[in-house]
Amino acid sequence: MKVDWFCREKQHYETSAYRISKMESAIKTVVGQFVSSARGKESLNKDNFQKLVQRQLGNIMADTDSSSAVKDMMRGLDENQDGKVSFQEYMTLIGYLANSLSESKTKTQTATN
Ligand SMILES: [Ca+2]
Repeated sequence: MKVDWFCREKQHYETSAYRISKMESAIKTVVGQFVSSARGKESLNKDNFQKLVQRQLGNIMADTDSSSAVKDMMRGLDENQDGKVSFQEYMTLIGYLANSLSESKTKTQTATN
């Protein structure tokens, strides 16, 4: 399966009804936040990771202002134990959050049915 994020968007954006979808936009945001927070590096160090969760996930996650809580979260994500959060490790967090949203929506639906 071929994925083409840039050419298709560029070619069609101005000339046709093509608009990036909500889901495509969400994926771009998730990736873009990692890339800009990593400031050109491949992984997030503790400070970059804390800023990212504080600024972008502070509404849904508790204790993002607490440096020790963020450190604990980082330790949980840091699979290769290099003290940094790689993109893959960051995706574990995104997957966890997506899963928790899905679970809460399922529960809400079950409760109202
Ligand atoms: Ca790591």
